[in-house]
Amino acid sequence: MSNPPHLGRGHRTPWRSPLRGPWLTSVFGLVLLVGIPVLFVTGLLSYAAYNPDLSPVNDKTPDKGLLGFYLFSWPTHPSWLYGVNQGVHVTLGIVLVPVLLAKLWSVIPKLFERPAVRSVAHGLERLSLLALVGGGLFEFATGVLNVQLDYVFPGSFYPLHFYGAWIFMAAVVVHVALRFPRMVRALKGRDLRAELRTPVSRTRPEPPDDTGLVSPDPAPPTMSRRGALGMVGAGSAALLVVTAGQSIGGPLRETALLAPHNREPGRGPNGFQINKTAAGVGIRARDMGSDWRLVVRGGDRELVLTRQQVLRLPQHGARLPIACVEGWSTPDQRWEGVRLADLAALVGHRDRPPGVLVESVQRHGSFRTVALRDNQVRDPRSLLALKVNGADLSPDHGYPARIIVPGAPGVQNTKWVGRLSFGETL
Ligand SMILES: Nc1nc2c(c(=O)[nH]1)N[C@H]1C(S)=C(S)[C@@H](COP(=O)(O)O)O[C@H]1N2
Ligand SMILES: [Mo]
Repeated sequence: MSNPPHLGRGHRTPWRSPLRGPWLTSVFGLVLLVGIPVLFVTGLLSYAAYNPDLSPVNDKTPDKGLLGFYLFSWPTHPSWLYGVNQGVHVTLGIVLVPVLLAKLWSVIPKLFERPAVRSVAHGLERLSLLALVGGGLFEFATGVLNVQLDYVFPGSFYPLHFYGAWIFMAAVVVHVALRFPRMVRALKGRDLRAELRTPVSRTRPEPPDDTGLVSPDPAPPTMSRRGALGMVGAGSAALLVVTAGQSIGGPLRETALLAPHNREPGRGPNGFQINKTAAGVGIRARDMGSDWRLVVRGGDRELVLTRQQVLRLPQHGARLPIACVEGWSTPDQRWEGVRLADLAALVGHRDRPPGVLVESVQRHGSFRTVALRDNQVRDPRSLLALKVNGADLSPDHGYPARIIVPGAPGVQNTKWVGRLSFGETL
C-alpha cells in the first residue's frame, strides 16, 4: 500500500515519524483513560466543596441546572478532605500534561485527513474529536493558568472549568466507546517489555493499517519508542517533583518550584503560606486598627463588637490546615478564637444555627464575601480566629479576625472579617 486512500494521490505527508502508530497512541491513551476520570471526579468534588448552590454568593452560575444534580453538603470531617482531593486534582492534572501533549502529537496526521468528512457518521465522529481535543486543551490550560497566574479569571474560572469539564468528559466517553476495542487490539499487538528493550537501531514503524496513524512514508528513526515513552515519563516525573511538594508541605515545599507563590513564607507563628497580602488587596492600617468592629447579625438582631469584646467571649482552639484550590495546603496550624456557633447563639440562633454570610472589610477584588453552610457553622472547630500558634494573626493572615473551617476550600476562610450575618443567604 503506497498511498492510503485518505491521503490523496501525490500528497506527501509532512508527518513522517516512524514512531507514530496505534500502539504508541494507545499507550498514551491508556494512561489518560485512567487519569482523566480521576481528574473529573476530584474536580466535581472540588466544585461541591465550594458550596456552589449557595448562589449567588459563592457561585455566579445559577444555570448549572442538571449538571449540578450531584451537589451535596460537603462534610467538615476529616479536616484534610479538601486538601487531599485538591492536591490530587492539581498534581495529577499537571503531571498528565506531557502525556496529553504526546497523545495529541501522536494523532496529528488525523487532523489533516482528507476528505475531512466522508459520511454523516464520520462527520459526527470528527465533531466529537473537536470537542475532545478542544475540551481537553481548554481544561488543562484553564486549570494550569488558574493555578500559576493567580486566578486569571477571578469569578469566571469556576463556571468555565466546570462547563468545560462536562463537555470534555462527554467527548471522552464517546471517544472511548468508539476506540476502546481498537485500543485493546493495538496494546495486545506489541509487548511493552520487549518495546522497552528495543534501541533506535532496531526501531521499525508499526505495520501500515487503516487507522491513519502510521506514516505511509516513514523517515528513518531518530528515537526509539522506549526513548519517546521515557521522555514523556521523565517530563511527568519532573513535574511531579516540582509540584507535589506544595500539597504535601513540610520540607518538601522547598522542591515545589512550580508552586505559584510564597515558597518561603517566613518564620514564627504566622510563618505559613499567604494567598493575598493585606497590602495586595488594599486593606489599610485603620481597617484593621481601632476603627475595626465586628458586626454580628441574625434576623432583626445586630451586635457591634470591638476586638476587646470579641476576645472576652469564650475562646476555643482547633488544629486545622488551609487548602487552596490552587493545590497547595499548609500543615495544621493551631487556631484560637470564637466558635461560629457561639456567635450565632449571641444573635438568637441557639440550637440549630443556620448558615452564615461572611463579609470582609476588604472593598476590592475577589473573595470578599462567602456563604458557609449550616453544617460548617455547627462544627465546634469552625472559628472566627483571632490568633494562630499562640500569636495574634498577622495582617497578611487576616488580622483582626478571620474564618477558619475544617475540610473546606481555603477561599472560605475569609480574612479581615467585618460582618457575619446568620441565616441571611440561604
Ligand atoms: N478577604 C479575603 N479573604 C481571603 C482571601 C482574600 O483574597 N480576601 N483569599 C482566600 C483564599 S483563596 C485562601 S486560599 C485563603 C488563604 O489564607 P492565607 O493567606 O492565610 O494562607 O484565604 C482566603 N481568604
Ligand atoms: Mo485559595
